[in-house]
Amino acid sequence: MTETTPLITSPEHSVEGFVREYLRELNFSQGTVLERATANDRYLALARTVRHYLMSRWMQTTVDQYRTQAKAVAYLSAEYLLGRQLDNALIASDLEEIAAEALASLGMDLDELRAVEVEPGLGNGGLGRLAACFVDSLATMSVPAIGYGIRYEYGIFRQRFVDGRQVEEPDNWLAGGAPWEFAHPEHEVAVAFGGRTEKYTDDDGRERSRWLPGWQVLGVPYNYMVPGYRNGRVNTLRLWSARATHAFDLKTFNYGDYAEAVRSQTFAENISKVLYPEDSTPQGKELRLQQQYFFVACSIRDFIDQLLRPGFDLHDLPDRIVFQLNDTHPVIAIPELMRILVDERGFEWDDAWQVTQRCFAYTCHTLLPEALEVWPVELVGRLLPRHLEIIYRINEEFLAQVRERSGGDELLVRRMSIIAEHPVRSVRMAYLATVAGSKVNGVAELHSQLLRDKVLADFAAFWPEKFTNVTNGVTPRRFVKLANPGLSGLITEAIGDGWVTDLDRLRELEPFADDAEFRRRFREVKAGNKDRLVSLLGARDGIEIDPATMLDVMVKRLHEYKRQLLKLLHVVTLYDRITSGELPVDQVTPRTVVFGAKAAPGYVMAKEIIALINHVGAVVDADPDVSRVLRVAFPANYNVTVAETLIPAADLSEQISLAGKEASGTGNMKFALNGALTIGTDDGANVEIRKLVGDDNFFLFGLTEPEASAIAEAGYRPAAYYEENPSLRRALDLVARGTFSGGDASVFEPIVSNLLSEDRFMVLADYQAYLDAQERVERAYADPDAWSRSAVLNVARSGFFSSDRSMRDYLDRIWRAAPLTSS
Ligand code: T68
Repeated sequence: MTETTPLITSPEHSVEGFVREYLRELNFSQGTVLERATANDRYLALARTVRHYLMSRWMQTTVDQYRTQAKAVAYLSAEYLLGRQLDNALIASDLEEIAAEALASLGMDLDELRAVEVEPGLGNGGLGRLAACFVDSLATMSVPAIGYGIRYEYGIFRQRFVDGRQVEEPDNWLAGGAPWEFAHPEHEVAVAFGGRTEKYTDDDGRERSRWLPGWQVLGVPYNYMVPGYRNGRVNTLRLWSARATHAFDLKTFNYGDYAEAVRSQTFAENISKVLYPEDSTPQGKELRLQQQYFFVACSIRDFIDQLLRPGFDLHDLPDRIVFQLNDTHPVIAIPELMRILVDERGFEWDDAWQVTQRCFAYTCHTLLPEALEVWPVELVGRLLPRHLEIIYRINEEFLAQVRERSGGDELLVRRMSIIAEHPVRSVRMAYLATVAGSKVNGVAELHSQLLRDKVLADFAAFWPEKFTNVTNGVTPRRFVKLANPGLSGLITEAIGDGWVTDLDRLRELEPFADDAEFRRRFREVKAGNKDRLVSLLGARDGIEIDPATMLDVMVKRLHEYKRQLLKLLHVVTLYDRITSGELPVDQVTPRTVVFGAKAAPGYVMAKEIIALINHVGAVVDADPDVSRVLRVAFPANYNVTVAETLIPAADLSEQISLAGKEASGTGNMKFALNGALTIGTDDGANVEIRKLVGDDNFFLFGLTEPEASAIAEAGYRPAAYYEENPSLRRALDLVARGTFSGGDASVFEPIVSNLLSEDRFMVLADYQAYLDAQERVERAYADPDAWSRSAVLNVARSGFFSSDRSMRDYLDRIWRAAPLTSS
């Protein structure tokens, strides 16, 4: 890239300018005229028009980053749960009003066209959405950064319900055209797999190893714009798509097994075919490791070849880049960089190790031991034989250090080894990342503490300074400004619009919590948001909800530890009390309980829980007495787009995981920022939310982490809670007797017996505390004015949860990089 490339200028920032550009797109790119254009044509032309406004900033940002060669952040993530692009591009470029007017002058409605876009669902849940928030913040803060990932042809499955049971359908998100991506086949990268290694002596007489791969695939980069919020910056998200090689490099293949290579080529393009749902079946495992290596190999190669100046001395790499590992999925990047430095660039091992350690940092997103990724040695050896050798050597040198510092404590050595011996010899990816990374962080205070004290305790004792915390955050652009225009307008009227990029300023709202007129308007906004939700659920799902009821919302992946079952037991208990006459209908706070959740297709229990929620919902809705005050709504296919309408409408946010299991949660932050009150356990970022918003404005319940651990240690017996608590017994008996399954007791038997015999996440232990907390919720809700005061305070005190703050923390504590100051 030359430094004098003339840059195109943006189209005119006016209604007329927009109309001109739009019609040109419709005619010249879309090849149609307004009268004949389909909704998709109109949307595509709109997307491309908006794109034009961002183009010169994008090019300028790219040129600046190359020119300054400032230290950059490369975020390596197997998932980006982006949400719709048009909406975000419009607010980032301040084109919303212009576009709406321009389209109206042509007889179109902006909102209708927005709704045409199928969101890129390239992630499962919190981890993928976090990556999307982070790249948004980095762009908004003018940090030189690039997001690397995989361009899955099929994103997270589309969920439907058939007889209340989840059915998965492929998410063909690219079918309608992909106006936000730019393919660059000219920058394709080759990625090798398989084969074997051989020893040789180099020209200096040193023993070396080299990799003779068996087959290869090509990675084609697709660039996506990541517009900063009105700051003239547009960063890049680069997602890799796998292609079969055009022709075989016979020289490479002569070493390997040619027949195997040919067969493998056929499968090359499977690599970026589909996003893996977490907890997927073992059959998919090999492909998943292929995906991981594929995208990090492409990304590192790309960074070195495209973003560094020619002749750059890789000894200085840590001054130019930090690779942030979003969980263990990209951790194979560590031996890959070692391989490049040692095998391809002739580095001494120790020098390569110095460089590599300084280039990587690792974020852990879990506390569940079974979620810590391990790869069988056999598989790594077959797919990446040279990487396995490198991992062995890293481990050998690391364990020598452990031996030395521990005086030969072999138990400790075994515990800390990157290679696990049981049940099968495997590579522990979290350990590899911890050993190699310069920093390891958890995603909320409690999580980071538990990482240090439990999950990675031996490592934290070894390298205390390596461990740090960065509490997650969410982007206020998408989750407040865009999702909640009513509230945004109200805030801006009160304190100006600086909060959009400086969320701490929400503090200035605090005095307004005591202003009756402000609270009235706040309630008006909430009511308007509920109306929006009513329209959405009516049109999208044929679900009718009453906006005059308390909206009680639990949306997140379906997982036992998140305890959707606890919420459901509350619903069943209300149903039981109303139908038995114990609770007169006129004493019940009318509520609509909304669930949104996808279950991993192979996670049987999670799918049963979905079925139970739907079946309970159907029975509740069919009962004329109960449904006057209690409804269950479970719209299928919860995604970012639905979240944007649902969260701003919520009154109550359900964050009820067993303490010590939810690493952070980010939905909890989105709800608080939109003025819902939380009912929650002392878990993940709930702890920090409660501290900030105050105990009076948060409904805390349940076991603490130390309490839960102590009970587990002493031997947890869930049946004891069932035996001693009549209300719980009645609720569970209703399920067990088949009340929600047409009288067939066998249908939900596995759920009931699991709760009674194992209940790993202590649903029964927390049941009574949860019910009591819900009664506190009802009492508080009965005073709308006091409730809205608390809600306003939740907004005012949640500015900490901006992902801009998270990025500042990463910059200070981990990356040691800085924003670009001028262009
Ligand atoms: C989530 N993790 C944490 N994982 O559960 C949540 N896992 O507490 C936290 O707020 C969030 O990360 C962001 O830090 C996930 O979402 C996955 O989705 C996942 C995907 C593939 C494999 C394993």
